[in-house]
Amino acid sequence: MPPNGPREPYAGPEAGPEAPFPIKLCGPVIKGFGRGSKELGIPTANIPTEGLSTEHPTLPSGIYYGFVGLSLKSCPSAAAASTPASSSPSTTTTSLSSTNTTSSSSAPPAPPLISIHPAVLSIGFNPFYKNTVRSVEIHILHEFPRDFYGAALNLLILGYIRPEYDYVSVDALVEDIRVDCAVAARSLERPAYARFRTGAWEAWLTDFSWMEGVDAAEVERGVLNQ
Ligand code: ADP
Ligand code: RBF
Ligand code: MG
Repeated sequence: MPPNGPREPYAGPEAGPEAPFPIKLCGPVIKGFGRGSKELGIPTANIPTEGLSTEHPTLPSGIYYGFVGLSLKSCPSAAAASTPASSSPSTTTTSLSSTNTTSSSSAPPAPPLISIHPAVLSIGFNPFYKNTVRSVEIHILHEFPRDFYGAALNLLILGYIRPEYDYVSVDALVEDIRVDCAVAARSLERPAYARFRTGAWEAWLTDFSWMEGVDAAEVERGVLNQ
């Protein structure tokens, strides 16, 4: 069970990430446990645990924060809703490949094909649900107009928030996740963290060349989630 009392507003040192951070992970967005996290307002994009197991086998389970680079190019539903690059400036997110349409219709603007967002994530066995396999599930701090299964995701983990806990109810779990979101957003706004979405790190966050070696059919079947 979680400890009683108020939560700390920030996580990680003010001066910036300390070892073992930053940690890089990447993978296609795959189907998760299908528990309806979306209905609770906290959808989590799951990625395969392979990179974690091979490159960071000793990273403790827990709740972390960082930045996500997302490419909708390999995501049939999302990419189809976007039109080829136009001259319109992008919305609030980083857009290397702007896809806003010039249409005057009232339809919501298509999301940029490539974007960077703050994120909060859970690595582990979800003790509340007693999972038997480890998962990496990422709640991106941004509202998306539709699902993006199959999208390519780069994750830069910059800090640790807390261990995973069991809870007395799903409401108590969701309440703590809401606090995690606020802690992550606040922590990432600090200059020593915000700089990780720029320069060479931005280049890494928006490099999806690894996706060329990924078999789309395997992503669809979910066989990468082992
Ligand atoms: P699953 O059990 O398949 O992971 P979820 O209920 O956790 O299902 O929903 C996750 C899916 O929701 C993601 O794979 C993604 O396509 C979509 N999604 C929409 N908005 C977000 C968001 N802000 N963060 C993460 N995923 C999101
Ligand atoms: N699951 C747990 O069992 N215990 C946790 O402490 C926990 N913390 C989470 C924190 C965040 C930021 C996120 C995104 C997920 C967390 N989860 C945790 C996973 C959660 O149970 C899962 O996303 C469910 O599917 C939500 O309904
Ligand atoms: Mg999920």
